[in-house]
Amino acid sequence: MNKNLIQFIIEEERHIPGATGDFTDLLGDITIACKKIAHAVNKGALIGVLGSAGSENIQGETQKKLDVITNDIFIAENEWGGHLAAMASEEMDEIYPIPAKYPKGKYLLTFDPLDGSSNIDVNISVGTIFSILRCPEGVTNPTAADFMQPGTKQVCAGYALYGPSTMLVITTGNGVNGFTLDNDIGEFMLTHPKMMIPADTQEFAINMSNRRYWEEPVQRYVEECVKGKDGGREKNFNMRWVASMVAEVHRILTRGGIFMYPFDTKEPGKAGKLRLMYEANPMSFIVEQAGGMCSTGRERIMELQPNGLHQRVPVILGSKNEVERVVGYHKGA
Ligand code: AHM
Ligand code: MG
Repeated sequence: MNKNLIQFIIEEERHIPGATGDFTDLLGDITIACKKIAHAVNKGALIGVLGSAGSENIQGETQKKLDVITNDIFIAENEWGGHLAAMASEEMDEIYPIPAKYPKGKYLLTFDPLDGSSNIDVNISVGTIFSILRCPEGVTNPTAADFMQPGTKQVCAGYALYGPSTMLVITTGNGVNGFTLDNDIGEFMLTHPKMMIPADTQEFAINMSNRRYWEEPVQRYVEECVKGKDGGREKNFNMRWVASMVAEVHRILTRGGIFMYPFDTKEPGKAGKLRLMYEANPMSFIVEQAGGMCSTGRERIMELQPNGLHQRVPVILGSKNEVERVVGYHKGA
């Protein structure tokens, strides 16, 4: 019989000397948040949650009703348990310290409660992304500075994908495992153990409408993919663009591929579109643990020293041999 997520985590934790069960409980709370979000996303128009909230987040993006609702769900499910010292979210300008009425814990949580939210109203897959860091030793009232830890320091990263089925995919640094929500019993069951990304691929994902803003190495790589066997590559390529990073990464974990939201000059001052702390770092942890590679084109994403909660980074991730090729083109440029 398949294990459920909590059983899986408890059994993993038994191998960690000195583990207190705190982390398992935190993951349990995150899991409940994801189930509640899955429910709200699934009900959609039936419960009046589609459309714009009429507000903007710190990045100047219009918030959807579900951006706000899912952010509230994530906070409510994770603030009371005593496992966290603070949280940070795509949808909140500043960090969210755990209110004084609750006990404080040793972890920090960053999240994007509903990634790909431009897809909500058109009923295409969206997801939640999260990353767990340790609160620095001796800090009981963390500030944003305490979150500024490189991705290599992550204790756990995961995403929930709200697609035809709801899935939760996580890593604690010991491989990547995928769980499918069995709605009949309300549990995430282990259905995709030890997910691995094939090193080679014939599928690339990039928003082609930004082509004129890319740097030369990305122009060259995509041009070669498009030309395939007629342009010097040994194979032809197919292309996908869901505009939901979670769906994109999940496809890559399932059958390989390369995903790029690279540096571009579309909006001067922005280094890319995706955010380091709650999009690029957690996805990098997952992809690297599955044998893939993640880079800005110039540096390994997880080694970047963050300088802001909402910092943006170029992202090139997926099948190792293709990402290495793009990185190689950057070195040569
Ligand atoms: P969001 O967090 O506001 O939803 O933005 C992130 C999303 C990613 O999921 C996706 O890869 C990208 O934005 C799509 O951007 P674009 O609409 O420019 O293609
Ligand atoms: Mg996002």
